[in-house]
Amino acid sequence: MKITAAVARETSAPFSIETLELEAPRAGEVLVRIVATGLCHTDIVVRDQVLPTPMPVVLGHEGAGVVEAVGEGVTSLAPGDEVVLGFAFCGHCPSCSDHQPGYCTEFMGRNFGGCRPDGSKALTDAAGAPVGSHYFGQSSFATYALAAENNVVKVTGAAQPLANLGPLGCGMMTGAGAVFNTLAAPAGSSIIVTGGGPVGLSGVMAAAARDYATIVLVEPVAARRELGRELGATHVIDPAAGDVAEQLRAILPGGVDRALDSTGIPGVIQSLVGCLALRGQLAWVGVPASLEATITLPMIPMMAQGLSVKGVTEGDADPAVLIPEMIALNAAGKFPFEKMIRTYPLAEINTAIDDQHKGLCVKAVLVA
Ligand code: CXF
Ligand code: ZN
Repeated sequence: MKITAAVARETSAPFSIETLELEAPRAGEVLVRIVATGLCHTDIVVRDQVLPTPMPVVLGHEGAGVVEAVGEGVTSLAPGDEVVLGFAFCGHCPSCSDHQPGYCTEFMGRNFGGCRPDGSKALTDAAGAPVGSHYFGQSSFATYALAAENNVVKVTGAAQPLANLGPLGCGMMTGAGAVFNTLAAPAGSSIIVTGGGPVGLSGVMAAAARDYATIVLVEPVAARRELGRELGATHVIDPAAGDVAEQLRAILPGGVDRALDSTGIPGVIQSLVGCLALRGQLAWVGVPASLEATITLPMIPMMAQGLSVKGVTEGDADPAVLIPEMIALNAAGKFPFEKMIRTYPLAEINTAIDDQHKGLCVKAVLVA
């Protein structure tokens, strides 16, 4: 079938809107009419080839839409189902069997390979040349996408419009999952979150939903600090106003129980170590600007204080569990993620990227 898609053809260049040919779903696949797709920082990192998915390719990995057709053997979904598309995983390796698909042994190939696990591509361009598909098991910067049965989560009946739900499949799951699954502190705890983008703010909302007593957001943009307060931050820090650890200890002299970094900036992550209370835990979810990015940790203080530091993919989450949980929290007024969203037509993807860089929007969602 003919579809419209935003194609990444050259490193760091604008996406081009093209008509492509998409194959019919194969066995185990689902054809989804995409209603909208969130724009995630990882899409930009791949467009810039820091993570080298072969080009040309259709990116997009926060799709939401309606099942149009199912391939042979698909039993859990039917045409008409409303769905959110998550990341791809094999479903049978040790991590997948342990409900930790973010650490699937085939994660990199299935999500960044730009093809099916067997190497085939489902898209061709107007000249008949192949175009990469199945990025994150979906390639959803498009009007239609093919996904596998296991990376599609049914959301029929959600109170939010379907167009708002796509970012639950990555960015929001990453921030919320890091708080719910990784850091998992009891009610009354304290947390510092660095970065007030969609991932960090999802962490703020998750901490508020779990009744943390002190939620400190560190963010240089005033409007984002303000939104952070609206979403549950009890305190905000402007990193330009002075040393972050000093500002944190003015709020919490004994240090903070948990720290979540969504910036991926090595110096920011290191500064969080100095914010932690005894037995404090730090997790980072932000993708750094370079594959070689490194942090340095102070060994003796970390031993003496019993500190933990952990890198996290996709919020240590099982999408089939966390996506419905976020929808239920939202319906109960406890995870108001729609406040972060600004929609753009898919054809205006390059404007949406510019706006996100300039801080003019928090979460851009592209309506197909
Ligand atoms: C990515 C981040 C980099 C590691 C793989 C998963 N998450 C999606 O944006
Ligand atoms: Zn993402």
